[in-house]
Amino acid sequence: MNASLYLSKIALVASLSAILITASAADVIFDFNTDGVLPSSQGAIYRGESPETSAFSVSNGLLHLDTFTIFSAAYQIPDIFNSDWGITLEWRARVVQTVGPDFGPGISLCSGPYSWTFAMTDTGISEYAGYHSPDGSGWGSWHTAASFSSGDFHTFRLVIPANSLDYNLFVDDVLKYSGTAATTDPGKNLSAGSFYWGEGLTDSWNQSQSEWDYVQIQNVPEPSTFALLSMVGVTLIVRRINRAH
Ligand SMILES: [Ca+2]
Repeated sequence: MNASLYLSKIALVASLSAILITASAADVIFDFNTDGVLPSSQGAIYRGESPETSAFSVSNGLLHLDTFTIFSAAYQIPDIFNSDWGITLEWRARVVQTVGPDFGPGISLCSGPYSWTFAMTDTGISEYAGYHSPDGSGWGSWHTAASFSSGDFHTFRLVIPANSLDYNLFVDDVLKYSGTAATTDPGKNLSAGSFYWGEGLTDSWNQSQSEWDYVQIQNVPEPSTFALLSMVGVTLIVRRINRAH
């Protein structure tokens, strides 16, 4: 083997190893769990008609949201959703009170014309099932994804595989619902690639009090890609070792 070919193979193994290391762990790409500061101090953009501090406050490790006297108050994390990777969104929260059984604060992940949107209600969590009016004059529809006592804290985990519209929703580590992304309401101007959480971004979020312990988003490598990279990387490393002996 001549010197330049030898060096290029070393470089190939090194770069594949680097990819392997990068791909082997999920990356936390957003993490709100710090007491004493609002999410706007941690990269979230506040969206609301009233000032941020009229809706949100932080104390005792919790983010408090109160929209009983205002219409909308939410946070946007732009350009966070790359559908080439899987995504896991986990949050721990409880609904203190809402104005009606079908309303409550929620979260939404957006990718292109699709969204994964959920509202926490007095009786559980609802999935936004899509916007059915092509001319933009209709309303989206909702249905129950899981029922439980929402006055208590629950840990919610939304798992969307890479390049997929499907999702699994876990509540307290138990798979409660499997579904598919909705078509995004064109009237709501939700930005592709963004994550939203709070009140008032979709039609059914409206006037509630809630408490949020944390919100965390992880990019998760696609298992098949990871397996392929592992196989290629190990093969090259083994060949390299064999040639060295
Ligand atoms: Ca917390």
